[in-house]
Amino acid sequence: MQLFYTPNTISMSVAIALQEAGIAHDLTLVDFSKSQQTGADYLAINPKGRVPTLIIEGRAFTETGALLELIASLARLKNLVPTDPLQVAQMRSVMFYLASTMHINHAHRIRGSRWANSKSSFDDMTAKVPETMAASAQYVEDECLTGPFVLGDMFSVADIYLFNVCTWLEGDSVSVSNYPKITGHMAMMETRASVRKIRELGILT
Ligand SMILES: N[C@@H](CCC(=O)N[C@@H](CS)C(=O)NCC(=O)O)C(=O)O
Repeated sequence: MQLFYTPNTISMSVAIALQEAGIAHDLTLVDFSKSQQTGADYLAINPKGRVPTLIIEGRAFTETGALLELIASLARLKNLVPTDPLQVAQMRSVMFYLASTMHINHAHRIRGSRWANSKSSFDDMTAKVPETMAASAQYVEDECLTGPFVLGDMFSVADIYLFNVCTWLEGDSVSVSNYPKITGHMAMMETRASVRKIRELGILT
């Protein structure tokens, strides 16, 4: 298995999940400072020009939520996803929110060119990010953390996803200390061997 990643991006989630699952893998850096994500070599692997990409048996798989569930399936004994369908739906509901709303809010800070062409539009999008990320953080605080984990007492891949996205809050001018449950969740995640390992590897800095 081979993970294409860039430090501090959503690809961190996959790196953490692979550690949680105990799955051996190789890591390949996609260097955004050299625009490698849009270089011909990488586009041949992932035409979306984004990280993460996970190569398994010669096939490239993408989309963080799908990769997290794939890893959980491959490491069934680690119980990284629930078996109860209602709990599965709850887990996915949080993950889909993170993917479709909170990650997109964050992307407006420096990726405005995906949606507009004028500098004034980019500036406007960037200026809005502290507000939209704060609203997302409040939603997570109020609705997504029902216990120490997203699923109450059960750790799941949704916790990995949530942690990853919350590591962006301070950089988006949202103070994590305003959200006690998120603060506790992030502190708990930092104690896990998986997160300690990705810090050691420089995937989270
Ligand atoms: N929906 C994708 C989004 C992946 C994505 O947007 N990754 C960002 C890093 S957080 C990226 O590769 N950006 C590179 C670029 O926009 O050039 C997923 O969840 O995996």
